[in-house]
Amino acid sequence: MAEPRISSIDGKLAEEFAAPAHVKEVKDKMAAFAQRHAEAGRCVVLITSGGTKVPLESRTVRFLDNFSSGRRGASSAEYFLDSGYAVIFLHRHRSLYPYTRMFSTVNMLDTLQFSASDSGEVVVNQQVLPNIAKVLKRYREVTNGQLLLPVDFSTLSEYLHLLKAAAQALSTIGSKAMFYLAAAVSDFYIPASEMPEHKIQSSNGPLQLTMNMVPKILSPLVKDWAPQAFVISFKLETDATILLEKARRALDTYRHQAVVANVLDSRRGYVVVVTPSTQDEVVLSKEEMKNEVEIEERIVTNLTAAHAQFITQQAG
Ligand code: 9Z3
Repeated sequence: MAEPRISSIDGKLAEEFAAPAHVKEVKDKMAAFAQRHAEAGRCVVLITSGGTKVPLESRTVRFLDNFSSGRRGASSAEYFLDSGYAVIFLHRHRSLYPYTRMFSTVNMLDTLQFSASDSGEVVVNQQVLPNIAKVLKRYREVTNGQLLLPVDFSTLSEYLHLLKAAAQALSTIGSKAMFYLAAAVSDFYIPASEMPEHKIQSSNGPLQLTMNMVPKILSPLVKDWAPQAFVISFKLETDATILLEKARRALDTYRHQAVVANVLDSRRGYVVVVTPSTQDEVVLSKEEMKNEVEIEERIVTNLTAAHAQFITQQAG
């Protein structure tokens, strides 16, 4: 068997980004999860979600963050589960989470009340938690079926190492694996060797930072770590005029299967799914937005169909 390729990014990852202590344990868990579900005939999607945090000091007081609520990833996870996928949810610690996302702004104590019996028993006030019974039922089905494996990260280093581990763990199930890379990942970081240990002092005057470019992890993921998988990246811009060109450039560079392109302000109602040969606009009407239809449902329908076709082609 051919030796796995070692890319220069592997070296950089090892040297400049501290690996989390539990990476091996998590990798084994993800590999066992993928294997079990593939044997049961299921596809497995690895969803990344939320923003990465980049520390400015090694004993971190300050950090740079990427914007993302985690809603795209969390709601997509639910639609993938509804489509029969098993889901590894690699998410920013405390960002929105499947099912609980619907109640994330509710104060927990406001959802509870003493029962009428005066026994001190506490019950849920269903008026404050609309649909709770329905959501709880689905959540229990998913957890009892062990269909959702959550893994969390906070820093960019954790994210990079855990994504690499996930890619290698899922490589054993070949084209049944999908990567849905919706996390908002920093393009810049300060290497460990150049990071001050202690809190940067404001008494030293204005702060000037030089940050390095984060290695493009998509490249070894597609080429080396999970070469048979179906890979989707997300492209976020604030300027709509450059969005599609950037999405096409990403496809040309990394040679993966699709880019979901979106603009920050319109991301809840409009995205474009770009593949080497197609360009599908996914749009919600005003009426659909009002009725709380979620665009992730349409994105997932589009991509699961493309994934099924991809699996058939790979097998043929
Ligand atoms: C996205 O574009 C996601 O759709 C959002 C979702 C982060 C906009 P929310 O979590 O928002 O629902 O609030 N993710 C990818 C963002 C990104 O940083 N992409 C990079 C790029 O565009 C790397 S592929 O260059």
